[in-house]
Amino acid sequence: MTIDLVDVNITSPGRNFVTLKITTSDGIVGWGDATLNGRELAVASYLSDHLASMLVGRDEDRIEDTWQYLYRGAYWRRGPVTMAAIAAVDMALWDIKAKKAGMPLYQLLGGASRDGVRVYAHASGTDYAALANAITGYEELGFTAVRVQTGVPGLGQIYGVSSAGPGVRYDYEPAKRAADGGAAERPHEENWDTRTYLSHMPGVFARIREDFGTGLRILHDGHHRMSPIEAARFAKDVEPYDLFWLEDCTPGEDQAALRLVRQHSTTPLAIGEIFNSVYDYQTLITERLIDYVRSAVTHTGGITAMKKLLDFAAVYGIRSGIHGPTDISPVGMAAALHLDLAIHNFGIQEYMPHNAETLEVFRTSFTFDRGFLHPGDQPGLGVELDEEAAAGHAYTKAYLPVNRLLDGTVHDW
Ligand code: KDG
Ligand code: MG
Repeated sequence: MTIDLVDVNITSPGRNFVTLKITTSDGIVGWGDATLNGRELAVASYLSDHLASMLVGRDEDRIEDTWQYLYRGAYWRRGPVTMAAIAAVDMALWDIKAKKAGMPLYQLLGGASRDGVRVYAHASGTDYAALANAITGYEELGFTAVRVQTGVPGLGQIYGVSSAGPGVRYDYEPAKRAADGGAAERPHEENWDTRTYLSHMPGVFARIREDFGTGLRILHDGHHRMSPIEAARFAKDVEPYDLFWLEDCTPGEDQAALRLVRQHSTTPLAIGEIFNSVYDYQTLITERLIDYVRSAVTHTGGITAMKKLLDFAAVYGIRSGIHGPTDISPVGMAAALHLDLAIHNFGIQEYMPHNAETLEVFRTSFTFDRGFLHPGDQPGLGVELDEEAAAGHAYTKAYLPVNRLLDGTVHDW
């Protein structure tokens, strides 16, 4: 059989998603996530204006060949737009193959290596009381791992911190529409000061350990804002609080920066959500500069590429920590969960649950039970887009913030 139809769906049930639909000549439908937060239409155009016509008539079973055809055939390699587009095609073809086999995708990837996928939640608060309240809420739901982000005195809204107040858990969404809910014409801006952050944060981890004990897995995201030597100091300072990982402590382009952090600290390191290829990790993996691979299946060329990346990491004792924020659609999340369940070197999975509107548009079959997710046993990825429901949510331009130092200099966000 062959690929008959290629459609790109753009919907915005509270936030924007780009989803690829591939239909085979015998009517089997596969779904792929192509969402690139704040740059959605570029990927949608890459798919509909460039890849769609190349895909029609191809044998849907030739997944590796199609991947290479799109990757090498472009001549221009890598980059988030290209790799998100290829990822969507790849996911959709794996969805089709697993549906044809009548199996959940994880069975085609080698079967389950574990009973469920340990996930971490996002706990945040503008101050310690709000953060502690959020952590307590997650513990009550059965989570054994939480990422903690908190306000830094004097800085206002910063990355990863919900301003909605205690009791609200699943609400941090950094890509913002305009204040009236319409299209944003430009990013909003936030402020940053690394010195204040470096002196504030270790005390927060100390209080969490005091209040929540040693069992809780604590993760933290530096979101690329520290210089190599600042990150080295921070990673060393927080050693007594036994972080599960420190994520993205330095800017993503500079793999060698993590050599300096490693020289000074045993805090486990994770990086990769803005990477899009195994080549972004070559130094990091071969020199064992990281402990966890943070790529998203959606931004790294799909299941085919992610499986190879994680197998490469496994040789060096490095584990997975697949990116799973709300800007990864439920289709991309399902792809991650099938991989998580199947691979041997699984570490942890990020889980920011989607809002109710999103879950009316994407019908999922994954299940959450006391801190663990399971992708479910429906054939394929186990997620279907309800196109009628999706049509009720028009695309609304939204942007991630731009960050500035207190003197106005643009900084990493
Ligand atoms: O779109 C940007 C988000 O995906 C990113 O800010 C989330 O850092 C993130 C994380 O660790 O989930
Ligand atoms: Mg992150």
